[in-house]
Amino acid sequence: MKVVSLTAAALAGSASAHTIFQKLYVNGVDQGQLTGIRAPDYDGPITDVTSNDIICNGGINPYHQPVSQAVIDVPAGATVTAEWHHTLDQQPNDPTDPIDASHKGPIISYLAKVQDATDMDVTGLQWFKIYEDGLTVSDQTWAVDRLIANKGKVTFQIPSCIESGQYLLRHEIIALHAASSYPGAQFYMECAQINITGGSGSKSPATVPFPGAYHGTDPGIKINIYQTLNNYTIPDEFHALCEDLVFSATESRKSHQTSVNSCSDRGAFPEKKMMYQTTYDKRQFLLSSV
Ligand SMILES: [Cu+2]
Repeated sequence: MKVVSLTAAALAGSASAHTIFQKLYVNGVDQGQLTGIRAPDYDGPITDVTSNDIICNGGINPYHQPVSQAVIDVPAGATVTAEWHHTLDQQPNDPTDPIDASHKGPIISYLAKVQDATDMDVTGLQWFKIYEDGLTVSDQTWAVDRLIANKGKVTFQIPSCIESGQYLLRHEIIALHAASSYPGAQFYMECAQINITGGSGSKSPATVPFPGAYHGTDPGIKINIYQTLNNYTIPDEFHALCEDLVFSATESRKSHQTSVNSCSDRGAFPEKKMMYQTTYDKRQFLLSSV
């Protein structure tokens, strides 16, 4: 009963406190508001994981027009920062900027190789995850808590080992405040149009489709977060891509480097995944050796 009332309160208090990814930094350099990013005018979520809207948004939430024709150059291995705000026309002193604090959940980034990053047809693309941040079990803090502490900014790295060329960067928050049943989890995502330069091109990542990568029954999508969680499983398994994979423990801020033999060896991964779920909350490809 207590859980139900908390959920209802969270819903009622934040029905419109959504968010939009609207700016990208490359190695700390601001690329400009909405430059190379397909962002809707309305900040509402996608809730149907089987909808094409789960790819890059823009369906039920039509894109702000005109959509940027820019393709952002990103050196392979670069550090990029995504910046989120509550609305496109962000007002000062908004207590729900970058997102309402109730909207707890993971933050995830994917890439898909494309011929032309300005092509608006995003169906049929194959995506690979390059970053995820979920729950820190020790203090029950979420990626979204860290996002708010960082004033809407999420920093991660573009892998150095992938093919150069044009990609879509799908950057996503999954808000779990109403996720006890499905549909309920709120998916916020925008896609940035990037051109990766200088990649070594030696690795072929394991990919997933959107829609298809997520399911309404996934334990990371249908979940009651109003309880102490001993683990949290971020949707879609994280596959090793480059040789070096960093496990970054938020509670201690120490990093571990783990070698993985194969970039797509799902069989060898469960042990690390288990360790990750219980100890680590963030995964990130490493651009150079630690
Ligand atoms: Cu919201």
